[in-house]
Amino acid sequence: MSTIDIVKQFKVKDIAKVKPLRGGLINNTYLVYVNKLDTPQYILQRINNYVFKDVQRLQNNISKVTRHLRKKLEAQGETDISQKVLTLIPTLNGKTYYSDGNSYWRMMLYIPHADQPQMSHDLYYKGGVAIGHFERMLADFPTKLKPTILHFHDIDFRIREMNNALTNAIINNHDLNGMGDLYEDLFMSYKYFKPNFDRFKEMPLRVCHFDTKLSNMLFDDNGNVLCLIDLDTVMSGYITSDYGDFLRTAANTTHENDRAYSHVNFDMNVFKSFTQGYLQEMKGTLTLVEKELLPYSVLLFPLMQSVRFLTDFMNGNIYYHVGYKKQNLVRAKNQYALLESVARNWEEICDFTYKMAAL
Ligand code: GN1
Ligand code: MG
Repeated sequence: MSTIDIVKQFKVKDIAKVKPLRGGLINNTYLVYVNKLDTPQYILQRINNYVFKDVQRLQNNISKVTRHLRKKLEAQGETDISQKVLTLIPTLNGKTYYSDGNSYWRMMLYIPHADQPQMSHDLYYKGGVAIGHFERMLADFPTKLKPTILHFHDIDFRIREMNNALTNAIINNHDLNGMGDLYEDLFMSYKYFKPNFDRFKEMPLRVCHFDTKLSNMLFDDNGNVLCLIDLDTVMSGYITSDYGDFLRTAANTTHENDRAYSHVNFDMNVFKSFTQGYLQEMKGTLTLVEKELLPYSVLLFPLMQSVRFLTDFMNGNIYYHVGYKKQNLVRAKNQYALLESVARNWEEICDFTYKMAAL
């Protein structure tokens, strides 16, 4: 089926064209144009069914969460609600997704937005506010949301996966050249921090985003955040996931594909601006143990992402899209360098967080 034919399965009229949009390691995204308008009106997405095994559950979560957010925004007297929360477009049969027999598809309203503003303290501060605000609006979400990816941010599970990948790679004679000591380093780091990571289960479960990064935020012309997008991973979990994963990408002084590992550093100014914004929103909501464990998530995410990239490298790149064979190994080393930089800044990270959280 062509993408135009797929779009015709949804309640939309006068479709003119469908154009692929690049970016994202997981789903395929398209812009949908109607009539003669030159701005897109809808987004079409093919949901990666290898990553998201239960599409029904995923779409259910998104639809419940966006409904809750919409009600909150209405109660706050917000205008332009369709710009501040995602709107799912139903299929002709009133479902939240369409299956063509091979793939699963969904459509949403396109939210007109400006480009991401220049990097600045203000930008990271606003990013922190946006994530805090999202979590705060969902703090009274009435039910527990089931996971869309099992064990998604479970470091014990990710380590087991890494160990299995190594065993299989050896049995199947995969080319593991270039790994150096990375596997051992990751395993030792995990062992060292494990007592702290084990404490995460003391935190309450809350509805979280689970893929917090600037590229999952839409901005208006004044550089303010309109809304968070990419809600595939929205589920119940620990707030440390949203806080720690944002810093993993935002505070890296380079991008995760950079093979010049000496360029990787944890930017303390980004960290401070983001933490200030986040805690401004969430300080009154977080429990003591959540505040106490926030800094450990700053360590956890580079470590876990390095483990995940290395696992995929050893598995022969079955999860993350790659442009060349060793790209996942490069990403894994990049994230390990970030972990080392976080560790160098550890005391200041704790001091600042605890001061801002008024602990
Ligand atoms: C994936 O595709 P993207 O960039 O939204 C991954 C995240 C990783 C990230 C690493 C569902 O997210 O967990 O942190 O790549 N998402 C999933 O770049 O596995
Ligand atoms: Mg994502």
